[in-house]
Amino acid sequence: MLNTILALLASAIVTSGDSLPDWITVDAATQTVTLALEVSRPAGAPSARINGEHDGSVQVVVPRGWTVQWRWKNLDETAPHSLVVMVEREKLPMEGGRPSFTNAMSRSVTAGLPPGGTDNTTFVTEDAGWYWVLCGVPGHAIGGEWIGLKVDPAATGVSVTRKGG
Ligand SMILES: [Cu+2]
Repeated sequence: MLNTILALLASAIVTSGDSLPDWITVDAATQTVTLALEVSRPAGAPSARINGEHDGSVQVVVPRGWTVQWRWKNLDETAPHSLVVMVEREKLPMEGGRPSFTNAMSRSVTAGLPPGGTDNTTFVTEDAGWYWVLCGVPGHAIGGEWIGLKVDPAATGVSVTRKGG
């Protein structure tokens, strides 16, 4: 019960568009959101992080039908990484699979791109729902290398929801 209340409270903390993190750029006129994503692994951290986020600590909320583009870079000098958008299910996958939206993936989803590797892609949020934006290299998403994406038909703009943990 307490967990449920805490989860409700956490999901209610939504920041408005004018206080988006600086890695999110919104062009309302073209209904496009650009995500500048950097993977790094802090010393001693159990997994790599995406812009310092991990285990869904941040969820990006995007209206349905908008265009998302990401400019992704692997700044972890120790391991390959990748990125793919997948529908949220009960359990995180051991490795990345088919993207939920056409082109919503980096190159080499399971092998990953080497340190210094970059990937740019563009996709349209065709279906409402909750998604993982996760690293597809085996074991990485389960280790915490993922953030959330919510495609919300009721949303009028882009926002972020922060979650505890
Ligand atoms: Cu990874």
